[in-house]
Amino acid sequence: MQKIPSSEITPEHIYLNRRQFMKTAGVAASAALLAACGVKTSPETPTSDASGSAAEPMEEGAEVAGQEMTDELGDAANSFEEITNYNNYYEFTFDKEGVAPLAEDYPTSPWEVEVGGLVNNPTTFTMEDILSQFDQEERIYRLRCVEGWSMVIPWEGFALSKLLDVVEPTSAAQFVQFQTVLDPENMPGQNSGWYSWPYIEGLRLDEAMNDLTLLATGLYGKQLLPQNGAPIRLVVPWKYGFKSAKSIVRIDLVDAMPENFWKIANPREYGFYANVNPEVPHPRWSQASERRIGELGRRPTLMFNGYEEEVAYLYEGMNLRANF
Ligand SMILES: Nc1nc2c(c(=O)[nH]1)N[C@H]1C(S)=C(S)[C@@H](COP(=O)(O)O)O[C@H]1N2
Ligand SMILES: [Mo]
Repeated sequence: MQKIPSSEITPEHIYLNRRQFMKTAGVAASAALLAACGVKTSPETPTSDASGSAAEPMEEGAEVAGQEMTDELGDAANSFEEITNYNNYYEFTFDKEGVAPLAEDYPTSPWEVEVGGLVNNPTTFTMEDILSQFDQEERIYRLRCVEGWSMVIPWEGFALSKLLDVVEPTSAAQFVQFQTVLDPENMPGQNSGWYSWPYIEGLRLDEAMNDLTLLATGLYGKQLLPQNGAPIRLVVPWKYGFKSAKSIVRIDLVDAMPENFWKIANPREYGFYANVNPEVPHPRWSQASERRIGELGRRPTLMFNGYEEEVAYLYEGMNLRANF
């Protein structure tokens, strides 16, 4: 049996475009990168006040039961261990196995999400509000990273559309912008001048209203751990993983296409739509196949990550190569 060399998986950060490089080269980039790689902070341990917790913590048995969970295609869910120890979360570090140890004490309670912009009812939700107003359900989704790896994750959460219904987008609203937490004191990666912080993302309003689009607060029946984007993160399963922004603090309805973190970093390589598409290669690698974490070898990547029936209507008549 052959082992997949990790060189087959291409980190998003390896190449910034030349303009970005020229722009940031002067700003003590080496010191910033050192900070991103080396500094381990020790934020205050979060208070034991459990009021902000998402799901009731469950006994360890949930993981064992979870091993038998499958997605609708019959593929087994990844283990809790895999999902919580192999992460992309550049606010902490670009080392996927380094995120969990750096993030474990990150304080995620208390937490608020401000929702505003082009809405009739701008609202600031505490996590307690969110958990009491919106019933949490389980959704077992595939997550396909643009780098060429994937997992199956049993999320707990609720449809973003339910939250948008409460704030009532006005007729002028066409897009949704998500802003995630800015906290360079506790997030070593945010001291890197290579990137534009905070991490932001966006969706077209109809994409945001699609029933698959989830605000996740837990996985495997437990509240999210910091490395997975606690206490609340977006999950858009038919798009590359970078659209699924972690640790959201602000949501705005807007009338123009929002910026997004990876497109700002490298617009030649990362677009706004980022729909999973095996036929449109990344400029530096094919997207035709992927490595499911925990498996040897590669499996074919599915159009819209296997959610074509649910979402193809959103892109009728659109050129998916131009709108990558
Ligand atoms: N705020 C923030 N959200 C983020 C990222 C990040 O670096 N920062 N990485 C994205 C990428 S590239 C992926 S693949 C997924 C990974 O989610 P997971 O670690 O929960 O599996 O989170 C996405 N959301
Ligand atoms: Mo990713």
